[in-house]
Amino acid sequence: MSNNRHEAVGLTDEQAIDMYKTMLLARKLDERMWLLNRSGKVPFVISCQGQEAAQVGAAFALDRENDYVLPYYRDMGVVLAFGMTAKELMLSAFAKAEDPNSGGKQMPSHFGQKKNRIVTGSSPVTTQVPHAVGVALAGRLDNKNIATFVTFGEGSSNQGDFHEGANFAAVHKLPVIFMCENNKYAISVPYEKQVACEKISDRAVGYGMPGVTVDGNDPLEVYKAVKEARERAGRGEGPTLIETISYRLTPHSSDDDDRSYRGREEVDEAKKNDPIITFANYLKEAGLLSEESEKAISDEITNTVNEATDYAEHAPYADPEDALRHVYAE
Ligand SMILES: Cc1ncc(C[n+]2csc(CCOP(=O)(O)OP(=O)(O)O)c2C)c(N)n1
Ligand SMILES: [Mg+2]
Repeated sequence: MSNNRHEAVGLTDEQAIDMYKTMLLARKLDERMWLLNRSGKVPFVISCQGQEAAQVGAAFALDRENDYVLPYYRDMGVVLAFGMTAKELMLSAFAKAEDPNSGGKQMPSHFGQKKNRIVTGSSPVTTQVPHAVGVALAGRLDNKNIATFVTFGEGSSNQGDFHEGANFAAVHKLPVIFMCENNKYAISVPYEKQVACEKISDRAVGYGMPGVTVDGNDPLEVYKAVKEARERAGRGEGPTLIETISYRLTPHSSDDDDRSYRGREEVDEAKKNDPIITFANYLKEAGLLSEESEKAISDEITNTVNEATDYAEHAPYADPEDALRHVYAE
């Protein structure tokens, strides 16, 4: 590995470290949410663990002041990079009134925040895909130079919504970046029982757009692919399908027991490629991180997670009448 891969893809030292911090914050928030769940304090967790590199690498390649993101439930790394805070994510986990995603009404991980152009999603998987295509079309009609970024799992790429959205976006050359976060499972169903094609990105050719598969454990490789897709979108050349390969390190959710369908050896093997560890190693080799600075960053992030947890735990719940708000136009 050469020592300046981050520079080769156009990132400064500071941006590379910022990427690492964002990945680590996502990981530590997620880990804390599991502890809170197991101690009976938060009802549900659905993890980003193992996918932080794909999420943060991609988000850093977008125009974070103007682009719209339509994330799926695992995308804590994407929404953190787009400006949602640790405190706001914890308010959502605890379902408190101040949660910007839904005022505590939705399950956690249904990300949505108007000021950061994070478009709320629905629980049926892949509904966000046609929404992303629609937002891109609206941007085109309004002469705005925006792109939309939409993510979904590989299992979800079998839904009709994906195919309809991909086709429409390609026909109209809309500025959409489709990113499939292939984590090898759809709940208990492994990749080979989900699809017969070798790669999800193979599907792109059927719609007339480029498709690439990249290492989802490497934020720099993902950054490069999304950057190119963003540039294509900006030139009016239309959408791109990017598939990131990683591994879901946790069970599907806090309500799942993955021991019933995959061996521990397989999970332990995948942990050797844990992007938090491999990216820290890269930063050390590149001379951007030392044992001391790694510990300082880790301590700082733990403090952030502690503060967010305390704040959210003590924040008030919504009033019962609030359940009636945002149902009909007011
Ligand atoms: C339309 C629809 N069908 C089924 C479900 C139940 N469900 C929720 S997540 C999930 C698995 C999705 O797998 P994948 O797309 O690979 O995403 P991952 O969870 O692995 O990130 C299923 C079947 C759902 N939410 N919506
Ligand atoms: Mg999956």
